[in-house]
Amino acid sequence: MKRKTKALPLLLTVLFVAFYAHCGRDHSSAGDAGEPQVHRTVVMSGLSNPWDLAFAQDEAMLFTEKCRGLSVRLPDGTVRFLFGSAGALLEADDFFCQGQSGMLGVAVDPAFAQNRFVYVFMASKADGMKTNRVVRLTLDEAYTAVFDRTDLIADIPYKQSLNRWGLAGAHSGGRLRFSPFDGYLYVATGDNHDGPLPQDLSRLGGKVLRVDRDGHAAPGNNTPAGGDPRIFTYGHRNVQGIAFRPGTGRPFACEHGPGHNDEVTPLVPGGNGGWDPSPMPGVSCMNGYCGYISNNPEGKPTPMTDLARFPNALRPSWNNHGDSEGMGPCVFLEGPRWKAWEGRLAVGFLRGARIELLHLDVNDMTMKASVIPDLPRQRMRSLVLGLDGALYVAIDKGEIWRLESAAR
Ligand SMILES: [Ca+2]
Repeated sequence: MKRKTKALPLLLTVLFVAFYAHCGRDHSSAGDAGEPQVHRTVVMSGLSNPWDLAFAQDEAMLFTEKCRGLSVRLPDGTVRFLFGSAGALLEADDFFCQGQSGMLGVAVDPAFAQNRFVYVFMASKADGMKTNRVVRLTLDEAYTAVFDRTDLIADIPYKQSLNRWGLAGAHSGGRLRFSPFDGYLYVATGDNHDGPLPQDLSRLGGKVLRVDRDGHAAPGNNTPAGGDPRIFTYGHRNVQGIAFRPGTGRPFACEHGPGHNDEVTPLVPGGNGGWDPSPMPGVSCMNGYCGYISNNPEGKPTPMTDLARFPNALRPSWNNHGDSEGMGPCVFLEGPRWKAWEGRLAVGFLRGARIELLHLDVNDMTMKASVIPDLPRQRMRSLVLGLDGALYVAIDKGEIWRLESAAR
């Protein structure tokens, strides 16, 4: 009996402490509900397949339309057609669009205020040869003239013709981003439905390239011996997004998968993403591309990261197991206005028609993913943080949105 009466106060104390600990958790999760409320405004509409956008330091917004070219929207709302098809301030006779290709990525030089350099990723048929190119342009102070076109990288492979797997121009990659950490330009490319391309270190498809503002290989790429020194990582399928993690500067690639999943991958210099759709000995795949059907005897799908064949391949941080939904752009949310979402990786989807937010651990692996709620279901083509801290989204059907966060 005595022991029981002594145990009762102890039990009550334990319950009391547990109760308040529980209340504390509730309270702090209400604080987490510092999850922002998102206000959406349509900044532009009526565009033709907007593909990417970038902000200059004066808040001018440069944007591409796949089959038209590069334009700018000035802070006062004035829009000028800068570069590309007929009617641009600088026309490009070699520019064309076909399938997934055309005028894709755009980036503004970190020293734009001084050098006025802007970069685009475009399909070109110069010299009778279809390629993807990274082209540098110079803009005047008032955005009324474009000059000094310089083709920095002219040998990014292009899918020349229709085959069993899709249209010409498929899997071109196309995103351009300067790292705010190292100042170099990262260029995302695709595998062109060309089986051997991603693991071929002499060609630039199925890669992430890292170059300086003149298109030369950046130091520290750690390209495997004999490889093209502009290659930063290889063994990719179709990289559509590049983002740099705040605090560490680690680059992340976001890429389209082949039907069974898309992938987000933290990159290291010289890394192999582990994608190899080339036919294995004794296996025949239509058009020499085994990216959709098996190239192994067990009949398993070709893995986005083949750890059996490439045990040191870059480990993905996240994949959407079981489906490929056209993972496209990605960007880290920065700034206290994003509240609980600050530091999360926003990943846009085309067919999936949503934006996922990935919550990463210190090792860059995804702990949990959630969706930005209450957005219209649209194909998300580009995600960029504005100078105002808002998230700008290019929508395939022709709009640019501004998503602003405010605490609930
Ligand atoms: Ca991979």
